[in-house]
Order: sequence, then C-alpha cells, then structure tokens
Amino acid sequence: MKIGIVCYPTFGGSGVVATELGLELSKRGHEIHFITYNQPVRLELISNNVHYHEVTVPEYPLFHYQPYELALSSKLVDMVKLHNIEILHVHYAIPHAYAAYMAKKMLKEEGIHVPIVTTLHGTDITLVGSHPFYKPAVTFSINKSDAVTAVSQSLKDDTLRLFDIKSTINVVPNFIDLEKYNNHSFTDCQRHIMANEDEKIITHISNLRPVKRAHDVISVFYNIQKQIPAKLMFIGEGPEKENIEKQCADLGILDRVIFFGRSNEIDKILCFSDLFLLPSLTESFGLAALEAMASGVPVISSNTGGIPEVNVHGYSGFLSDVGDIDDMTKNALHILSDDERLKTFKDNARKESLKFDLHKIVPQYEAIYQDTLSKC
Ligand code: GMT
Repeated sequence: MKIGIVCYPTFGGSGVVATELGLELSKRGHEIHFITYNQPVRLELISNNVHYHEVTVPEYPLFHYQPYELALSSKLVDMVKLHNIEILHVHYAIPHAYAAYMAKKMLKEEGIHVPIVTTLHGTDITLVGSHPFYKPAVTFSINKSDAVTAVSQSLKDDTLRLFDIKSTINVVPNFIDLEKYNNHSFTDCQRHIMANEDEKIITHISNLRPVKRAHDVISVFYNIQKQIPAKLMFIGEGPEKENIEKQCADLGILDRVIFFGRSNEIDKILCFSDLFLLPSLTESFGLAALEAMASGVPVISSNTGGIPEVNVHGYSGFLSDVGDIDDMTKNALHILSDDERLKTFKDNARKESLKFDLHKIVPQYEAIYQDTLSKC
C-alpha cells in the first residue's frame, strides 16, 4: 500500500508512534510518505520506500495565526496526486483529522478517493480536544474519518464519554521494537559513569508539561535518596524545567540529579536504570513507561487513564493515586531495597512489555487499512 502518515514531528509520544509505525510498515513492503512540518525526530532513515514531504507555512504579516491546516490540506492534496497515495493515516486529531478531511473533499472533486484513518493519542481528546473551542471540529473530524483508532481502552472510553461519536473506535495499543530495548544489544551500557556501584538509578522521561507532574518525580526521588543511595536521570525539556531545577536546588539534591535535555538515545539511558517514575495527572497510554519496561525497568506510576493497561500493579511495578507521594515512595523503596526483588520486577517488566511487540501490533494497523480500502 502507499500510505501517507501525518503526525507531529516532535519528541511527543504520538510522533514517535507514527514514525516507528511508518518505518516498520516500510520494512513490510509498504511505501510510506511522512507529511509534516519537520522531519520527525526518530526518522533517521529515509530509504527508497520512506519519503518525507515538508509542509511549509509562509509567514504573512496580516495573519495573527499562520494557517497550518490550510497548508497541510493543500500539501496532502498535492502529495496524494503526485505519489498516488492510497490511504492517509493521521496521528493526533487536532488539526490533522480536520485537515485530512478537507483534503479528502478537495480530492473527491477531482474524482480521487482517499480514505482517512485517524489515531487518537490522548491530549487531543482529554485535554485539548474536549475544550469547547475545539470540540465541534474535533467531533466532526472524528466522525468523518473512515476508521478511528485509540491507543488504549481508557482513551476509547474517554472519547465516547466526552464526544458524540458515531464511528466505531478500534483500540490498537502502542507498540515497541523490543530489539532496540534489549540490553544485551549494547556493548556500551555505561552505568559506571552515571552512578557509583551502590547507587540505584531512577529515571523520568517527559516533555515536562504540567500534566506530567514532574514535581512529584522530584518529591518521590527526594524521599528515596534519604533512605538509599540513588541518582535521578531526568530526560526532557518543557515548560516546567525551571521549576524543577529550582525544586532540586531548594531540596539540596541538584548534585544527585542529571538533566539530559531532549535525547534520542533513551534506550541507552534506560539500559542502566533501576526504576522509572511516571506520576502523570492523565496519560492515555504512557509510551515512556512501556519503553522503560522493554528495557527491564520497573515502573512506579499513577493509576490514571491507560497506564493500568501497561503497568501491572505488583508485577511490572506499582500504581498509586495521582499525587500520592507517600505511596509512590513506599512502593519504590519496596522494589529497590532488595536486590532479589528488584531483579524479579525487572524481569517481569520486560516480560509484560512483550505484549506490545511491534510484530503483534503493526499487523492490526495493516488490517485496518485493508478493511478501510475494501469498503471505499
Ligand atoms: O504526553 C504528551 O504530552 C505527548 C502526547 C503526544 O501526543 O505526543 O502523548 C500522548 O500520546 C502518547 C502516544 O500515544 C501516549 O503514550 C501518551 O500517554 C499521551 N499523553 C497523554 O495522554 C498525556
């Protein structure tokens, strides 16, 4: 199939999933066209069946807001015609599903039919999409998609609760390339340059938006390091970064926290991690937790949204109520304070991640494309 993929090219989970999906589909013989405003961060390999088409939005002083949707839908029309793209898969409803619908309508005028698959990722539904400013357009574009998928049952339930949805929503969970997270594939897992032998390594990865509750990460870590020697690996950039640095300084633990900024090498950091913290306010899936588990890192998380579909309480880690620092600390210390127990949790985390092997999940998307094309 010739598949157009629209996504955010940034470090967010939806862009990562879209990119990994496109790359795997290309390995399975499909021709993939990424259409977005920058080359996706994990798109390192452009091969003869992986193409990238940049959407440019010329600045014009009359516009207070530059019309990205318009530029995107025009680019979609052009690329579908030029490359005979058969199906468009848009990741994150806002504004991609809307722009794709406009492109579909324009193409129809020329007798070209291209169906749209929309994948809902989380904040496009729970935080942004359900805002009254966007809700009618988001509802409309979901209902006008030819197929809709959500990355967890929880996100599907939220979508049906928050919007008046007429379409069927298929749950296709996020996935992971287990090979990439296999510790044994590294010869350079350099734990010794990060921490002393007796120190445990705790890790957090996020875009540091308020929804990630990164201040809870620091509070839990502060409590942990009072009991056992530990270091915190903090990966990501975002609006909360300064507050987090200040919190560390106020608590006197700046020397115990390593800030990596944005990193494309999280597998290399996860390979020497002992515990992953994800205390988010809401999380439709928690791809970062899955990436940790695939590296054999147990997860201490909140029990919100789709996280319980990924992290299994008492097996791959523990779940606590949002903001329950004491419970998260207790659970973290329970895992970290006994090396045998830590090893069991690490093994379990890795085993649990096998459910999300890309070889099991990507065919589900292929089946949806085929089914959608056969109905059009
Ligand atoms: O978490 C973010 O802020 C980024 C966001 C995105 O769309 O890039 O992540 C969402 O999609 C990911 C991939 O499906 C999920 O793993 C994240 O849980 C989800 N984030 C939230 O629901 C907050």
